[in-house]
Amino acid sequence: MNRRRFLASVPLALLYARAGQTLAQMPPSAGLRALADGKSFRFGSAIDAEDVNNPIASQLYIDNVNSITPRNELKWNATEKRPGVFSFGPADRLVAFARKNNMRVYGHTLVWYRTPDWVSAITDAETIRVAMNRHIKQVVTRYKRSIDAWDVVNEPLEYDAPDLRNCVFRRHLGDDYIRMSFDMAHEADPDAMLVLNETHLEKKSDVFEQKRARILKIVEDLVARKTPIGAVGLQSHFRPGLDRIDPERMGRFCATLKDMGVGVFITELDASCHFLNRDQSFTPVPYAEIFGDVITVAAERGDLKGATVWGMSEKYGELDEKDTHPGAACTKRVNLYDENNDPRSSIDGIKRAIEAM
Ligand code: 9MR
Repeated sequence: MNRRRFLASVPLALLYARAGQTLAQMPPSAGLRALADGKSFRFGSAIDAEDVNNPIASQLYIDNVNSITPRNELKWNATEKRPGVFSFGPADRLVAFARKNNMRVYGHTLVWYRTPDWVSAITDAETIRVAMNRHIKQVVTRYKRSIDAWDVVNEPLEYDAPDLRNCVFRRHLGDDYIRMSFDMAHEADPDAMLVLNETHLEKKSDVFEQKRARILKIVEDLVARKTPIGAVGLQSHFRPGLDRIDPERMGRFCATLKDMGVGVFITELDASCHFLNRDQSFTPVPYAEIFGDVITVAAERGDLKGATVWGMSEKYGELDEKDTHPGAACTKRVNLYDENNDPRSSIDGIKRAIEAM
C-alpha cells in the first residue's frame, strides 16, 4: 500500500490525533467540495507544493475543492529560471495530487511582467517573441492532459491605473503581445480555456471602472480578431478598510463580457487586513459577505466558469504585510480556515453563493 492509499484509508480523526491536534480542532467533514460537485461548479484554491506532504493541510483541500491552482510552481520564475532550461518537479507533484484526488488544475501563469532577470534583460522583438513562444509551448504542451485552464496573461494593466504596463513583452512587441500570447497558448492546447487575469476589476472606484473599460476594449479587440479568449479572471484580493465590491459596475462588466461570448473566473479570492484600521469610520463587512458576494454577482450577471480562493488555511498561509503597515489587524491573509484550522465565516459566504446557483 503506498503512502497515499494508506492516508486515504486512515480516518481524518486519526490523522489529527497523530499530528497531536485535538478533535475539536477538526474542520467540519462536510466541506465545500460535495456542494460544488453537486452543482457542477468549479471551486478551487491556490496550493503550495509543501501542502501535499502535510496530511492535515492536504485533507482541507480534499474536503473542499475540485480544482487547484499551483500558487507559484508554474510561474516563469519557477519553470524556466535559465533560458531553455525547464524544471517541473514541484508542479508535477501538485498535478499528481490533483489526479489522485480527481481535481482539475488551473495553470497560473504564462506571461507576466514579473519574469526571471534574463527575460527582462532581452532587448529586441525577435528574441522576446522566440523566448515567449518556447516558454508557452513547452509548459502548455507538457500539461496538455492535466491542466485545462490557463492564466495566459497576468496583470497586463498597472495596479492603480488603467494603462498597459510597460513590461518587457510590450516594450518590444507592442500592445499586440497579448494577442500573440493567447494565439501561442491556443496553438499548444486548442482545448484549454484561456484567461486574461487582472486585479481590482470587482471593486468600487473610478480608477477601477477605468480598468474595467480598458479590459473590455482589449477583449473586444481579441474577439474581433478571433483570438480564443475563454474568460477574464477577476483576482478579487480584497482589502477590507480600503476597498469593497461594486456589485453594479462589476455586474455590468461581467454581463458585457457574457454578451461577447466571454466568461469570468474568480481567480484569487482572499482578504487582507492591514488596512482594517486605516479608516476609523469604516465598518469591516464580515468575511462571509466579502467571499460570497463576488461569486454571487459573477454568477448572476456573467458566465461564471469557476471560483478559486488564494489559500485554504492561514495556519500554512502567507504573511500579510503587517510590518509595512503598523497597527495592522492581523498577520496572515484571510482564507477559509484560521491559524488554528478553525473554519471562518468566509466558508458560509461561499456556501451560500454556490447553493444559490
Ligand atoms: O501568493 C504569491 C506569493 O507567494 C508570491 O511570492 C508572489 C510573487 O510571485 O505572488 C503571489 O501571488 C500573486 C499572484 O501570482 C498574482 N496576483 C497577486 C497574487 C498575490 O500577491
